[in-house]
Amino acid sequence: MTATKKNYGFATKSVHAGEEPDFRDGATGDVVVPIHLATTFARKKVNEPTAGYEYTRSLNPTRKALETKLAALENAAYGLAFSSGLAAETTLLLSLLKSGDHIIAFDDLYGGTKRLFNHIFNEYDIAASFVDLTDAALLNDAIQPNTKLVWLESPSNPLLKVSDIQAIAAIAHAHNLLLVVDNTFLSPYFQQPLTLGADIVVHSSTKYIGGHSDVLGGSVLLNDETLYNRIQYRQNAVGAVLSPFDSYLTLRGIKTLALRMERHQENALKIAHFLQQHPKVKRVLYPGLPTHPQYDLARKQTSGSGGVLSFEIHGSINDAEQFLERLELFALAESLGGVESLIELPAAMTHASVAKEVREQIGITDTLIRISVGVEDTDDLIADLQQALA
Ligand code: P1T
Repeated sequence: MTATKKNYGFATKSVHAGEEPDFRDGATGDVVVPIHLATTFARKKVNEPTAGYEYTRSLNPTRKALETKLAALENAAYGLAFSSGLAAETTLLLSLLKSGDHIIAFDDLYGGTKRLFNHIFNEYDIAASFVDLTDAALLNDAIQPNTKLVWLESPSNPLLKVSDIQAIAAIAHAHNLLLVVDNTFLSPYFQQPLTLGADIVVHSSTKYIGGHSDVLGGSVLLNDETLYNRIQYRQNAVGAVLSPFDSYLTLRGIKTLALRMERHQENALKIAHFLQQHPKVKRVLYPGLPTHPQYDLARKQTSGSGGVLSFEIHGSINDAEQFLERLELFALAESLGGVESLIELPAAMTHASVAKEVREQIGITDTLIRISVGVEDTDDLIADLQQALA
């Protein structure tokens, strides 16, 4: 039995799944999957592609190794890798929806995902309603005869709101709706939504999965074979696939996912405690703090709280900008999930594409700051925050 199929633990699968050495005649037994750069694969007979490979957009051995590893980590039967998180989302939506359909989405989502719903799919007569699904019962009220899909992030970007995946899956399935969970913030190391009842998981693998801020990517993981075939057909037909080199970088990043997530979380909790007692800080949002409104739910459905936290400072947007520009170690940058600490102002950066009224209504104020805590020495990170807040 291969490492991919065996019931190994998470860290073992991170290293080995999808990457068993090849011992076939003439193969070299590489312990790392080679980067197969060929865009096309020669065959000896017209109707017999070599080992199933024809053209890299359709199937590539390095990408396939990554898809296999990702599926193993999310406890999924199938995985597909795309050129970005948004490419994964777009291909998935094109596979599941047609004109006239309706999506119920969580009210707090990455700004780019909202933009995709509101400004791209909306033009094809696919509407989205945004609902605060931290109250699962609100899903019932939002369902329309043409609703097909429920889409959520838990914890959400940037407010770190946690939704009850099991309860939402039960309501969704009672109405024949599919539940998609964007698991980018926790990675499969801390949360496995398919095990909690979700139908499909999506990732921006640009974040924790890649882990080093040097590779853009997205993925879709699921168990249903018919749906997988539909999505795979569109992965090839639309063509937003992950390149062989980017697949390799992502495979390389995943091998330390368990180690990194532990350290991200340890640092994030210490920083959350530091910020919580600071007089210039109004509130701290982190699911690992007992003050978080869904702390008990987070303990129940996840095995950890990850490395992203948000906090609000007293004062104006100018005070927030001054604080951010004074930091020396934190990079003032969008994105998250890399080994280096990043900090940003969602209202002006990652969520600038969300209308100001909507931002204010859901709590993305002008002084809300989001941190992606890296794996540096915590004392250095806290000292930097301390001097910039002072
Ligand atoms: O950037 P891309 O790989 O296309 O992934 C989009 C995406 C999807 N889902 C979530 C939860 C995300 O956070 C993102 C990207 N987010 C940022 C760039 C950010 O700074 O929040």
